[in-house]
Amino acid sequence: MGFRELIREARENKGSPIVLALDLRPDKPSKLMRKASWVLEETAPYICAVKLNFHLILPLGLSGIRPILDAAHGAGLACIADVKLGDIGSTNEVAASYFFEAGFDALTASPLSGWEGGLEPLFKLAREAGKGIIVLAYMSHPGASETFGLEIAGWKGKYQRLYELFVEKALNWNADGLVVGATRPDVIRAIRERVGPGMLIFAPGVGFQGGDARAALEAGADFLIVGRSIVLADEPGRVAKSLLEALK
Ligand code: NUP
Repeated sequence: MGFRELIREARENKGSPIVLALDLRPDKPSKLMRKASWVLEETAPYICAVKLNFHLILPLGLSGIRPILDAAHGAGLACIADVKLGDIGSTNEVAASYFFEAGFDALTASPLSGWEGGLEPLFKLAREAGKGIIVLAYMSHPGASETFGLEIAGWKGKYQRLYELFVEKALNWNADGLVVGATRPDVIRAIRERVGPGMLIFAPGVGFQGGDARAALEAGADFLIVGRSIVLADEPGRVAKSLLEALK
């Protein structure tokens, strides 16, 4: 089963579009491990996937996070490495092989390095391994407008936004999904219109960054990426549950 089917099935089974960003504040590895396991256990019934970032990958290492990925898979969750790969192809390929071997089902990539000698080897590896690639289309933070929102001269002198070019590339590359900030529902809507139902849209920025969960879903996002508002709460399970209930 490919990544798209895997995460869609997890969303169906769990009845939740929430991808938990397990972003813990810096601490000793043993404490991080305990806290990560506890947050995961508390929230697992209300989420469909877990996304790990440098917050855990750096202090725990790839072998250290293995029990977290195993627990997540055991709870029926998909696992995403949010590492935004964007180097030359040979480096992307080596990095991705470690992440995939560690047990991740998909990883995020930046479109900036382009195809030839950039993302091509990464996509090839992912296809062979049955893993997913999620491309940044328009990030959630304010400064993303300085780059992703740039007006550029496209083909035949027709102006377009840089993110529109990234979306065209991601379609050509047969990416599994796009990251589009929940903070920009109008952009989500425009991208959904362009890509149709086949491409997954992941929307981070709900809560702490000011994005509205319902607006993002109504605009066409398939998944909400939520981190600090759940993970840093005293009762993460209760917060995840009430967010999910508010969506229904
Ligand atoms: O555009 C993006 N915005 C964003 O916040 C792309 C991302 N991958 N993220 C990630 O989503 C970010 O690195 C963090 O892990 C998560 C959002 O967390 P929070 O703002 O809900 O705490």
